[in-house]
Amino acid sequence: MTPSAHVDTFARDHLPAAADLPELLFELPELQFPPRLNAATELLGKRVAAGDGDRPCVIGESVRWTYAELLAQAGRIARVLVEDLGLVPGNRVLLRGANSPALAACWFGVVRAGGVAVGTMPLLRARELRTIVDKAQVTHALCDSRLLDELDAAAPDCPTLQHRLSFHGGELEARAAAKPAHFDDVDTAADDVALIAFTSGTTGVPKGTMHFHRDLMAACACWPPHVLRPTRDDVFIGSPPLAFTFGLGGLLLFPLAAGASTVLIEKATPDALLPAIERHRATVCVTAPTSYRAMAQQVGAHDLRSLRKCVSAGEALPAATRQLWKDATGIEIIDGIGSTEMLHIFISADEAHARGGATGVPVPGYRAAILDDDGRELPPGQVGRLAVKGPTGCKYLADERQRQYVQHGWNLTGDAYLVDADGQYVFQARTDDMIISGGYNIAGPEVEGALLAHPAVAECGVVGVPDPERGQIVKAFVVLRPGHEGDEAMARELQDFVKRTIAPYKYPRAVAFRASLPRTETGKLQRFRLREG
Ligand code: 3UK
Repeated sequence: MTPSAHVDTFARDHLPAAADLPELLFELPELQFPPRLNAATELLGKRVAAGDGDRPCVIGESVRWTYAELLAQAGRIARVLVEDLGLVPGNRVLLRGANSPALAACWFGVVRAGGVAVGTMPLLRARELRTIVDKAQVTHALCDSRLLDELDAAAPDCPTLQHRLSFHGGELEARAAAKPAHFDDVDTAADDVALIAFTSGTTGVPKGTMHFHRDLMAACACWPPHVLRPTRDDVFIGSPPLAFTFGLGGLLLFPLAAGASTVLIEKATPDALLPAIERHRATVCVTAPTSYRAMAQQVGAHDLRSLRKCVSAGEALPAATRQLWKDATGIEIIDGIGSTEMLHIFISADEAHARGGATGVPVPGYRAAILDDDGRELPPGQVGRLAVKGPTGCKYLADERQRQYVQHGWNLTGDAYLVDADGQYVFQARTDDMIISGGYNIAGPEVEGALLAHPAVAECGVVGVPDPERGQIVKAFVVLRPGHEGDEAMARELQDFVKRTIAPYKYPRAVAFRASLPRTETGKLQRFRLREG
């Protein structure tokens, strides 16, 4: 280990024990990292030093910053943190705000100063913020002024949180404006923690996943150049929050690693995203499957000719959604499974290799396997637990669940998968979402995939509910498209439709119609809430 630059050693002190860490792979030549590395220097400082300072970098509703301007903004913020608020390397800084250039500048300010960025979802309430501040022993917070209330409500019970500054017409900008732009990035060790990302898990106490400077650069070196293949003229846009590693990578780190630009908009619901793509002539769209499905219905009114690549992650991409988007835009979606623990996407397929219903193959740099319950590798065609290893891996902050996620050096994502005859990885379900009905194992997402091909179905979620005879039965919750009636005839029609599409025993014996489905802020269906009723 090279000497840490962290003066505050909390993050390093709470890494999992060596025996509980996943095995790491650094086989690719582009994964040979030097012992000292600051991800902000790599992505921003070096780009400006190389002469790209005048190129467009981050674009918001009302600002367009070049690389040099983002570097300057981040430098001023780093100075405020260090000179005014006494930040020392290793301190954890909570970031709270919707996606915007200002939030990106805060992120880079923290990382340049050797701090540990702790992103939080804009919708979190005081109670949840308190849990995060407490777990990560957060010392500083930079918060969008419009989201201050919940943070202020949490603060009295947060003894570690010494400093709060707001941006967006707040004190941070006023202080930053008075500072010189130049700042010498802290010379961090490659394995100093740069980020603590809290999982967007649908249940339980949130887990903090720690990522090194090196992890951020490893993610930039694997999926983007090998699968997405962006160019410096690309304009990224999308919905996932920067607090979610899907958004941090897809909408900030990866565009910058490619020398491209990124549009950071606060509101990126499907009806806001379409006009924004048109307005900014975006070329790479990053969002979740449900968002593509909703946008596919409304494409007609918009000029999307600038778009060249579309990325989907966060949930399985149903084959029907892939097809709808392709029919509407001509674009084959790039699906990829990633996780907060792994930082970003590790199995994916580019446009040429994409196949409906399959996620793809391990991304260069990663290895994957399907394991049985005893950790033995299963042959193709058999459903088992997805296991993965690569240059990034799970490092929970002081959490017993490390030993669940990491076993025998593998990261176990909690997903049931199989490898098909072509070597493609095919998602089945979250392991705890598998439905066991009358002795059959049924994967809810497969039934959802079948239902989504019916023209009356807008969205659906399929879960197992208790049944005295079969143990569980398959129950479908369906949101219908406008103009369709959720009556018994429709329920029967959908049941027959599923029986004709997949093995009949998988059909939903119960069908309930809903106006909407419960989802997390990251777009994931909350199946546990469907099971509750
Ligand atoms: C599920 C998928 C099938 C899967 C994430 C890209 O989603 C991300 O991180 P989370 O920690 O959740 C991880 C879990 O989500 N999942 C994600 N993508 C897919 N299932 N197909 C997919 N394409 O259950 C996984 O274990 O919230 C995604 C990049 C960074 C991320 N953090």
